[in-house]
Amino acid sequence: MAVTIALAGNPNAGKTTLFNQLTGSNQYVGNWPGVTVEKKEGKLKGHKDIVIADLPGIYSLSPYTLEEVVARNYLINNRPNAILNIVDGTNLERNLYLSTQLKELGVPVIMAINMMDVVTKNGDVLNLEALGKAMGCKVISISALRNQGIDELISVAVAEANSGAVPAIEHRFSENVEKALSEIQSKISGEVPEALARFFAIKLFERDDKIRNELPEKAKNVDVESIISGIEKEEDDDAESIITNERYKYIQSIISSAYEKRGKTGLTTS
Ligand code: GDP
Ligand code: K
Ligand code: MG
Repeated sequence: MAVTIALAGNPNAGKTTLFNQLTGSNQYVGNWPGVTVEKKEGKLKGHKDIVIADLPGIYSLSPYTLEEVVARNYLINNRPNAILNIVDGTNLERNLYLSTQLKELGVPVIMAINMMDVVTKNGDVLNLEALGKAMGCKVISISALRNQGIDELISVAVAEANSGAVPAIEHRFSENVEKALSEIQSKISGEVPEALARFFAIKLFERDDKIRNELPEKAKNVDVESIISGIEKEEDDDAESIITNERYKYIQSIISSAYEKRGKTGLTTS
Protein backbone atom coordinates (compact mmCIF):
# COMPACT_ATOMS: atom_id res chain seq x y z
CA MET A 1 0.00 0.00 0.00
CA ALA A 2 1.12 3.51 -0.74
CA VAL A 3 2.54 5.62 2.04
CA THR A 4 0.33 8.65 2.69
CA ILE A 5 1.33 12.00 4.15
CA ALA A 6 -1.58 14.28 5.07
CA LEU A 7 -1.08 18.02 4.73
CA ALA A 8 -2.88 19.85 7.54
CA GLY A 9 -2.96 23.46 8.68
CA ASN A 10 -4.93 26.63 9.26
CA PRO A 11 -6.60 28.35 6.30
CA ASN A 12 -4.10 30.66 4.55
CA ALA A 13 -1.05 28.99 6.10
CA GLY A 14 0.13 28.22 2.55
CA LYS A 15 -1.20 24.71 2.10
CA THR A 16 -2.10 25.03 -1.56
CA THR A 17 1.22 26.71 -2.35
CA LEU A 18 3.14 23.95 -0.56
CA PHE A 19 0.98 21.20 -2.07
CA ASN A 20 1.88 22.47 -5.53
CA GLN A 21 5.59 22.54 -4.64
CA LEU A 22 5.43 19.01 -3.28
CA THR A 23 3.47 17.44 -6.12
CA GLY A 24 4.22 19.57 -9.18
CA SER A 25 1.59 18.90 -11.82
CA ASN A 26 1.07 15.39 -10.54
CA GLN A 27 -2.24 15.91 -8.72
CA TYR A 28 -5.87 14.86 -8.92
CA VAL A 29 -8.87 16.70 -7.58
CA GLY A 30 -12.18 15.21 -6.46
CA ASN A 31 -14.59 15.42 -3.54
CA TRP A 32 -14.48 13.80 -0.12
CA PRO A 33 -17.00 10.93 -0.03
CA GLY A 34 -20.56 12.16 0.49
CA VAL A 35 -19.77 15.87 0.73
CA THR A 36 -18.88 18.69 -1.65
CA VAL A 37 -15.62 19.50 0.07
CA GLU A 38 -12.73 19.42 -2.38
CA LYS A 39 -10.30 16.54 -2.05
CA LYS A 40 -6.86 16.88 -3.57
CA GLU A 41 -4.19 14.23 -3.71
CA GLY A 42 -0.89 14.06 -5.52
CA LYS A 43 2.27 12.01 -5.79
CA LEU A 44 5.23 13.46 -3.95
CA LYS A 45 7.88 14.78 -6.35
CA GLY A 46 10.62 12.17 -6.77
CA HIS A 47 8.70 9.60 -4.69
CA LYS A 48 6.19 7.70 -6.83
CA ASP A 49 5.11 5.56 -3.88
CA ILE A 50 4.18 8.46 -1.59
CA VAL A 51 0.82 10.23 -1.75
CA ILE A 52 0.24 13.73 -0.37
CA ALA A 53 -3.37 14.25 0.74
CA ASP A 54 -4.39 17.89 1.06
CA LEU A 55 -6.91 18.33 3.91
CA PRO A 56 -9.31 21.27 4.20
CA GLY A 57 -7.91 24.20 6.21
CA ILE A 58 -8.82 23.87 9.90
CA TYR A 59 -8.27 25.76 13.17
CA SER A 60 -8.78 22.88 15.58
CA LEU A 61 -9.90 19.28 15.97
CA SER A 62 -13.13 20.40 17.64
CA PRO A 63 -15.04 20.84 14.44
CA TYR A 64 -17.66 23.49 13.78
CA THR A 65 -17.56 23.53 10.00
CA LEU A 66 -18.05 20.72 7.48
CA GLU A 67 -14.41 21.21 6.42
CA GLU A 68 -13.26 20.58 9.98
CA VAL A 69 -15.42 17.46 10.28
CA VAL A 70 -14.00 16.09 7.02
CA ALA A 71 -10.40 16.76 8.06
CA ARG A 72 -10.85 15.29 11.52
CA ASN A 73 -12.63 12.16 10.33
CA TYR A 74 -9.90 11.59 7.78
CA LEU A 75 -7.15 11.85 10.41
CA ILE A 76 -8.97 9.53 12.80
CA ASN A 77 -10.26 6.94 10.34
CA ASN A 78 -7.73 6.86 7.51
CA ARG A 79 -4.62 7.10 9.69
CA PRO A 80 -2.05 8.65 7.33
CA ASN A 81 1.56 7.50 7.85
CA ALA A 82 2.49 11.03 8.86
CA ILE A 83 0.95 14.46 9.22
CA LEU A 84 2.74 17.39 7.60
CA ASN A 85 1.52 20.36 9.62
CA ILE A 86 2.04 23.62 7.79
CA VAL A 87 2.26 26.57 10.16
CA ASP A 88 2.14 30.27 9.36
CA GLY A 89 5.32 31.48 11.06
CA THR A 90 3.92 35.01 11.31
CA ASN A 91 0.92 33.74 13.29
CA LEU A 92 2.55 31.19 15.53
CA GLU A 93 0.22 31.40 18.53
CA ARG A 94 -2.97 30.79 16.58
CA ASN A 95 -1.42 28.08 14.40
CA LEU A 96 0.12 26.10 17.27
CA TYR A 97 -3.35 25.60 18.75
CA LEU A 98 -4.00 23.09 15.96
CA SER A 99 -0.44 21.70 16.13
CA THR A 100 -0.80 20.69 19.79
CA GLN A 101 -3.90 18.71 18.87
CA LEU A 102 -2.39 17.03 15.81
CA LYS A 103 0.38 15.77 18.08
CA GLU A 104 -2.23 13.80 20.06
CA LEU A 105 -3.33 11.64 17.12
CA GLY A 106 -0.61 9.03 17.55
CA VAL A 107 0.90 9.62 14.10
CA PRO A 108 4.31 11.20 13.38
CA VAL A 109 3.98 14.97 12.87
CA ILE A 110 6.40 17.13 10.91
CA MET A 111 5.99 20.87 11.35
CA ALA A 112 6.79 23.08 8.38
CA ILE A 113 7.08 26.67 9.56
CA ASN A 114 6.06 28.62 6.47
CA MET A 115 6.32 32.30 5.48
CA MET A 116 9.87 32.39 6.81
CA ASP A 117 10.70 35.04 4.20
CA VAL A 118 8.23 37.35 5.99
CA VAL A 119 9.38 36.35 9.49
CA THR A 120 12.98 37.16 8.52
CA LYS A 121 12.01 40.39 6.79
CA ASN A 122 10.22 41.48 9.97
CA GLY A 123 13.44 40.90 11.90
CA ASP A 124 11.86 38.18 14.05
CA VAL A 125 13.90 35.17 15.10
CA LEU A 126 12.56 31.68 15.52
CA ASN A 127 14.58 29.09 17.44
CA LEU A 128 13.69 25.93 15.56
CA GLU A 129 15.53 23.65 17.94
CA ALA A 130 13.67 25.00 20.97
CA LEU A 131 10.38 24.78 19.09
CA GLY A 132 11.03 21.18 18.04
CA LYS A 133 12.01 20.20 21.54
CA ALA A 134 8.94 21.80 23.12
CA MET A 135 6.60 20.26 20.56
CA GLY A 136 8.32 16.89 20.40
CA CYS A 137 8.54 16.72 16.62
CA LYS A 138 10.71 17.61 13.65
CA VAL A 139 10.50 21.27 12.65
CA ILE A 140 11.67 22.64 9.30
CA SER A 141 11.47 26.28 8.22
CA ILE A 142 10.31 26.95 4.69
CA SER A 143 9.01 29.51 2.30
CA ALA A 144 6.52 27.70 0.09
CA LEU A 145 6.14 30.77 -2.11
CA ARG A 146 9.90 31.11 -2.71
CA ASN A 147 10.55 27.37 -2.88
CA GLN A 148 12.96 27.48 0.08
CA GLY A 149 13.52 24.56 2.43
CA ILE A 150 11.28 22.25 0.41
CA ASP A 151 13.93 19.59 -0.36
CA GLU A 152 14.87 19.27 3.29
CA LEU A 153 11.21 19.15 4.26
CA ILE A 154 10.59 16.33 1.78
CA SER A 155 13.47 14.22 3.05
CA VAL A 156 12.44 14.66 6.70
CA ALA A 157 8.76 13.97 5.96
CA VAL A 158 9.59 10.82 3.98
CA ALA A 159 11.80 9.50 6.77
CA GLU A 160 9.12 10.18 9.42
CA ALA A 161 6.35 8.60 7.31
CA ASN A 162 8.43 5.48 6.76
CA SER A 163 9.49 5.23 10.40
CA GLY A 164 6.11 4.16 11.76
CA ALA A 165 7.18 5.54 15.13
CA VAL A 166 4.39 6.87 17.34
CA PRO A 167 5.52 10.27 18.62
CA ALA A 168 6.11 10.95 22.29
CA ILE A 169 3.59 13.26 23.93
CA GLU A 170 5.53 16.29 25.14
CA HIS A 171 2.57 18.19 26.48
CA ARG A 172 0.99 17.16 29.77
CA PHE A 173 -2.06 18.88 31.15
CA SER A 174 -2.25 19.82 34.85
CA GLU A 175 -2.06 17.00 37.38
CA ASN A 176 -5.82 17.02 37.99
CA VAL A 177 -6.66 16.83 34.33
CA GLU A 178 -4.06 14.15 33.61
CA LYS A 179 -5.54 12.03 36.39
CA ALA A 180 -9.02 12.40 34.89
CA LEU A 181 -7.70 11.60 31.42
CA SER A 182 -6.00 8.41 32.56
CA GLU A 183 -9.18 7.29 34.35
CA ILE A 184 -11.18 7.89 31.18
CA GLN A 185 -8.49 6.23 29.10
CA SER A 186 -8.59 3.10 31.23
CA LYS A 187 -12.36 2.89 30.67
CA ILE A 188 -11.97 2.81 26.88
CA SER A 189 -8.72 0.86 26.79
CA GLY A 190 -8.97 -2.14 24.48
CA GLU A 191 -12.09 -0.71 22.81
CA VAL A 192 -10.24 1.85 20.66
CA PRO A 193 -6.90 1.74 18.83
CA GLU A 194 -4.14 2.16 21.42
CA ALA A 195 -2.48 5.04 19.53
CA LEU A 196 -5.74 7.02 19.69
CA ALA A 197 -6.71 6.24 23.29
CA ARG A 198 -5.37 9.48 24.75
CA PHE A 199 -6.93 11.57 21.97
CA PHE A 200 -10.34 9.97 22.57
CA ALA A 201 -9.99 10.41 26.33
CA ILE A 202 -9.40 14.14 25.83
CA LYS A 203 -12.40 14.38 23.53
CA LEU A 204 -14.65 12.51 25.99
CA PHE A 205 -13.41 14.85 28.74
CA GLU A 206 -14.45 17.79 26.54
CA ARG A 207 -17.89 16.14 26.11
CA ASP A 208 -17.37 16.02 22.35
CA ASP A 209 -20.49 14.09 21.33
CA LYS A 210 -19.56 13.99 17.65
CA ILE A 211 -16.52 11.92 18.62
CA ARG A 212 -18.40 9.85 21.16
CA ASN A 213 -20.89 8.83 18.49
CA GLU A 214 -18.10 7.55 16.28
CA LEU A 215 -16.64 5.28 18.94
CA PRO A 216 -17.23 1.51 19.01
CA GLU A 217 -20.34 0.47 20.99
CA LYS A 218 -18.71 -0.19 24.38
CA ALA A 219 -16.55 2.93 24.36
CA LYS A 220 -19.54 5.01 23.21
CA ASN A 221 -21.44 4.13 26.37
CA VAL A 222 -18.78 4.65 29.06
CA ASP A 223 -19.92 6.91 31.87
CA VAL A 224 -17.30 9.56 32.56
CA GLU A 225 -19.59 12.34 33.75
CA SER A 226 -18.65 12.06 37.43
CA ILE A 227 -14.94 12.26 36.55
CA ILE A 228 -15.52 15.39 34.47
CA SER A 229 -17.84 17.19 36.86
CA GLY A 230 -15.44 16.52 39.76
CA ILE A 231 -12.69 18.46 37.98
CA GLU A 232 -15.09 21.18 36.88
CA LYS A 233 -16.10 21.78 40.47
CA GLU A 234 -12.51 21.87 41.64
CA GLU A 235 -11.41 24.26 38.90
CA ASP A 236 -14.65 26.23 38.75
CA ASP A 237 -14.65 26.08 34.96
CA ASP A 238 -16.16 23.89 32.27
CA ALA A 239 -14.15 21.00 30.91
CA GLU A 240 -13.76 22.31 27.38
CA SER A 241 -12.43 25.67 28.63
CA ILE A 242 -10.05 23.93 31.02
CA ILE A 243 -8.47 22.07 28.09
CA THR A 244 -8.39 25.16 25.85
CA ASN A 245 -6.83 27.34 28.55
CA GLU A 246 -4.17 24.78 29.35
CA ARG A 247 -3.31 24.47 25.66
CA TYR A 248 -2.81 28.22 25.40
CA LYS A 249 -0.62 28.25 28.50
CA TYR A 250 1.55 25.57 26.90
CA ILE A 251 1.70 27.55 23.65
CA GLN A 252 2.67 30.70 25.52
CA SER A 253 5.57 28.88 27.14
CA ILE A 254 6.69 27.55 23.74
CA ILE A 255 6.55 30.99 22.18
CA SER A 256 8.44 32.66 24.99
CA SER A 257 11.24 30.08 24.68
CA ALA A 258 11.37 29.87 20.88
CA TYR A 259 10.24 33.15 19.37
CA GLU A 260 11.96 36.46 19.57
CA LYS A 261 9.96 39.30 18.14
CA ARG A 262 12.28 42.06 17.01
CA GLY A 263 10.28 43.77 14.32
CA LYS A 264 8.01 45.74 16.63
CA THR A 265 10.74 46.98 18.92
CA GLY A 266 13.35 47.90 16.32
CA LEU A 267 14.48 51.49 15.84
CA THR A 268 12.45 53.48 13.41
CA THR A 269 13.77 56.40 11.44
CA SER A 270 11.28 59.10 10.77
P1 GDP B 1 -3.96 27.90 2.03
O1 GDP B 1 -5.24 28.60 2.36
O2 GDP B 1 -3.38 27.29 3.25
O3 GDP B 1 -4.08 26.93 0.91
O4 GDP B 1 -2.91 29.04 1.62
P2 GDP B 1 -2.37 29.47 0.18
O5 GDP B 1 -1.40 28.49 -0.37
O6 GDP B 1 -3.52 29.82 -0.69
O7 GDP B 1 -1.55 30.77 0.59
C1 GDP B 1 -2.17 31.90 1.17
C2 GDP B 1 -1.42 33.16 0.72
O8 GDP B 1 -0.13 33.15 1.28
C3 GDP B 1 -1.23 33.23 -0.78
O9 GDP B 1 -1.33 34.59 -1.17
C4 GDP B 1 0.19 32.72 -0.98
O10 GDP B 1 0.81 33.24 -2.13
C5 GDP B 1 0.87 33.23 0.26
N1 GDP B 1 2.03 32.42 0.67
C6 GDP B 1 2.10 31.08 0.78
N2 GDP B 1 3.33 30.70 1.19
C7 GDP B 1 4.05 31.82 1.36
C8 GDP B 1 5.39 32.10 1.79
O11 GDP B 1 6.19 31.23 2.09
N3 GDP B 1 5.77 33.42 1.84
C9 GDP B 1 4.91 34.43 1.51
N4 GDP B 1 5.38 35.67 1.61
N5 GDP B 1 3.65 34.20 1.11
C10 GDP B 1 3.21 32.92 1.04
K1 K C 1 -6.55 30.66 0.58
MG1 MG D 1 -5.77 26.30 -0.10
